[in-house]
Amino acid sequence: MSRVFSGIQPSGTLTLGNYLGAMKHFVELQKDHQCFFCIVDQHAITVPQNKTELRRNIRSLAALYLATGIDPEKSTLFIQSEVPAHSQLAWIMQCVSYIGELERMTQFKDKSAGKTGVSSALLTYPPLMAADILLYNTDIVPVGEDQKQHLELTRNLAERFNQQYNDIFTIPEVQIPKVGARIMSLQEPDKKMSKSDQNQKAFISMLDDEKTITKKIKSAVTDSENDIRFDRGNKPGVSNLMSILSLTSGRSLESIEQEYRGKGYGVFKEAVAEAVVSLLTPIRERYTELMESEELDEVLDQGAEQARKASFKTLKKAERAVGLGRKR
Ligand code: ATP
Ligand code: LTN
Repeated sequence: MSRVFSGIQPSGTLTLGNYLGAMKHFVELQKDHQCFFCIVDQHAITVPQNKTELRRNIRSLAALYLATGIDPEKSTLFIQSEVPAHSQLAWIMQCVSYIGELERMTQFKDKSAGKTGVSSALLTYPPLMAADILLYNTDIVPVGEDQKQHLELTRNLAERFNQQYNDIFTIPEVQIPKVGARIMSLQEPDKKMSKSDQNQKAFISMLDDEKTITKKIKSAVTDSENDIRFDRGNKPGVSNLMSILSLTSGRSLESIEQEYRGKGYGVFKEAVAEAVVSLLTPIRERYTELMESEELDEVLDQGAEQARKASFKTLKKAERAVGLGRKR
């Protein structure tokens, strides 16, 4: 059975973009793959975090994974910092990374631009991400469009290591959804929807209630025409809402175009809001139950144990290949 690995940062409440671009696919993949899903808290601290909030976000993300349908009987769900092999292999991966290639990463450029006191870990974030993936002999990494560059670097680093030392890493394939890989901001539809956006109206949080979701969608930026047509270049706002409706209702873009032709943005936005509300309401209800239960800690304890076992072997092989320690 092929192996899947993916991670999400506990850097705030997940958005509809995280769900449609990543999580939704995790749930499908666990049916016929061996899956590892990680709460990458060590990645989150590459930018300043408040300790109380971070702890809350870690639990909340774990509950969301389960509420959306990650089944601990099928998948391993765990917290990165509870599995030491991640940071241990990350050090080795840093040693095979070049500063120049790390400086070219768009995420590094975006997150460091105009800032003083940028942590060096923001630069060395990709070798940690490579370690996450490579430890589990991963074949497939499902992510949104924005992570494509990091995945290419992961493949390069793995190939470089295999060539320089020993052929021990599986070279992972990236899997990016055809629709929904980049859900855009509701306020600036040329920017991706991001959970760390200062403007609350720009994103739909997975825990927003019905009233909030409806309000945010109704105030989403569209354009001065009134026709519902998929055209990312000229109508980014409407196209984004159409993708959201298509992914949340399972209908094709063509059938949406046909149904709402001539009906105006008001009616169309109501339909989008309704579809998002019916997707998120059961998830939110299950989430609330989980946050109050002991199940969450049991799942995370068991996940950490499984991940520690699975990752240890690869770490030891890598250390041996490099010549660390005493064992040959
Ligand atoms: P931040 O917005 O705080 O920088 P993020 O949401 O980009 O964080 P993660 O939470 O780690 O970062 O992302 C988890 C997954 O969600 C990744 O696979 C990422 O590609 C995907 N993702 C993030 N934003 C979107 C989006 N707007 N559309 C589709 N997929 C997304
Ligand atoms: N860099 C990713 C989060 C991430 C990840 C991973 C994704 C960390 N490690 C391993 C897939 C596989 C992000 O910012 N979205």
